[in-house]
Amino acid sequence: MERTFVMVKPDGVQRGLIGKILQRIEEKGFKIAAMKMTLMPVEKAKEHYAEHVGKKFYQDLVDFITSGPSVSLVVEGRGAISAMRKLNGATNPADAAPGTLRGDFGIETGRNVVHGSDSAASAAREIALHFSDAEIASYKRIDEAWLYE
Ligand code: DAT
Ligand code: MG
Repeated sequence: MERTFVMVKPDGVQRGLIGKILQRIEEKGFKIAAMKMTLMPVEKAKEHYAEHVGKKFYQDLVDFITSGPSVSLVVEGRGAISAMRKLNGATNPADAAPGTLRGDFGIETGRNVVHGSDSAASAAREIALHFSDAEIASYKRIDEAWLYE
């Protein structure tokens, strides 16, 4: 089953939104395959956001993502990569549709509450960056027979 890397960013943790965000992921039918809270080391944050090196917001982004604890997740399910992007909503919460996490919980781009991998290649890279194989659980949810045809 497809896996993607999702993160509740430090703003989501500080604002007490971990539970609501996890609830939306679980209610959708996706499986939490791995989860941990960490204060992301600067070196890891730089690697995570390597594609943005040189952009004007890069330093602020690294500072923000390492400014407090975040919750890292591996989310699993059919079509999970693209579906989590949709559930997260547009990068700028001002453009994110109501009903999405960023649309419902955010106001500005630099405080957009959640992260989700943008492709299969990014998902593989980000999962390997943040989790060891031993930290990722393979199990069946009892409702899978009712989620998948
Ligand atoms: P996404 O998180 O939707 O994949 P991205 O990969 O383009 O978006 O950017 C990573 C993060 O960087 C994004 O969640 C918030 C921040 N960011 C992006 N563009 C920005 C901008 N123009 N100003 C400030 N922060 C920005
Ligand atoms: Mg991105």
